[in-house]
Amino acid sequence: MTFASQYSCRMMRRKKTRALGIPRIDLSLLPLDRSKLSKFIVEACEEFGFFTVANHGIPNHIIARMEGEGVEFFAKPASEKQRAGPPTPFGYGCKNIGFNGDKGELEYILMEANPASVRQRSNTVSDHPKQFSCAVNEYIEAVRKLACEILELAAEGLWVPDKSVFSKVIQDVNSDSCFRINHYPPSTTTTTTTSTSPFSNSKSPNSPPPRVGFGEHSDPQILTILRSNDVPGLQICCTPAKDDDDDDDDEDEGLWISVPPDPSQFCVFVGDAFQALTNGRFRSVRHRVLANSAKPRMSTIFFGAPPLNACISPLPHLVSRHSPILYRPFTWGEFKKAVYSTRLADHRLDLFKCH
Ligand code: GA4
Repeated sequence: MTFASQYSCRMMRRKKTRALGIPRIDLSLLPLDRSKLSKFIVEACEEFGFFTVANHGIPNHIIARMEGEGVEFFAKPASEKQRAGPPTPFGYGCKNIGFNGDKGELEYILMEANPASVRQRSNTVSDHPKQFSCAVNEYIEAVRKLACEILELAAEGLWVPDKSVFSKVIQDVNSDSCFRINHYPPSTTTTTTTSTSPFSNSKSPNSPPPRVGFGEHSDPQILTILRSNDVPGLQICCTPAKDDDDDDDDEDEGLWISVPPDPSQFCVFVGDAFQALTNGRFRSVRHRVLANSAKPRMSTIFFGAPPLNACISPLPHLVSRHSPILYRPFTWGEFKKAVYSTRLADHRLDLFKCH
């Protein structure tokens, strides 16, 4: 029996019959099929909190320049890279993630996603800071635009009266958005995590435990836009949707699904703030990166966030007698404090639940 059929049997047993398959949005269908696309985006955000985007329209030269700068930085000797660290939380980091003891098999640069901060940061990151900051700023501008397009389509699909309700906060001059470049060095002992099946919960008795590049977590922001090179490792966790008539009380453990790498596409993740804004209708996706490949993996990630003083409260349009308010209103600054006082795998949004 294949993993896929094991999974669907489990689903049937639990009277949950969600179809499997990672949703893929083709943006070349815009503007012809705008309403179809917005509906599909809403469905993907509800069921997976994740989808991939093809034909996004971001020019190749912008992506290639960004990738070139990343490759050049991580190829430097450790002592030179450390000049850009330690991460507080911004800067160069190696293995340490956050401030509470989380570790991963990676190195990274984390920076604020606004042009002035990028310019300042590039002085410690690169020997040609102007070239570096131009490449990064151009890339951030392009992915922020893509994020806004997706957020507007999502608002339309939710029938929210103001279609810029989400996009305007990540475009605000004070937006707290950030940008990271992750580098997962190659593994010397390769284990196959993505070999024949994308479904990887089942462990073969002889396989060594997977090397965790970046541990399980959900992103705190509104929307994340990730692009990687052609090296696998990213996995998303799929948890079956709860049915009203579900009498199965046991905790639904998730199933880890490997996302095949595709440098021509972007991966889009729903973050915790988006889950709160939509009153739980969208789910922030738990994900992780395994670092078992013989080739180095590099990813560039834009996290679209509101300004620190912005209030995150469920859209009135999405609150009703049948969908009572799930989270108390909070500012993004308040949420960030919770983010940095918790461990990577913690469910931070639970701290803001109403009941
Ligand atoms: C996960 C998403 C983003 O990469 C990030 C991460 C942040 C960090 O690396 O500094 C955090 C992590 C992320 C969530 C919990 C805290 C904060 C590490 C950590 C243990 C930049 C973010 O915003 O939250």
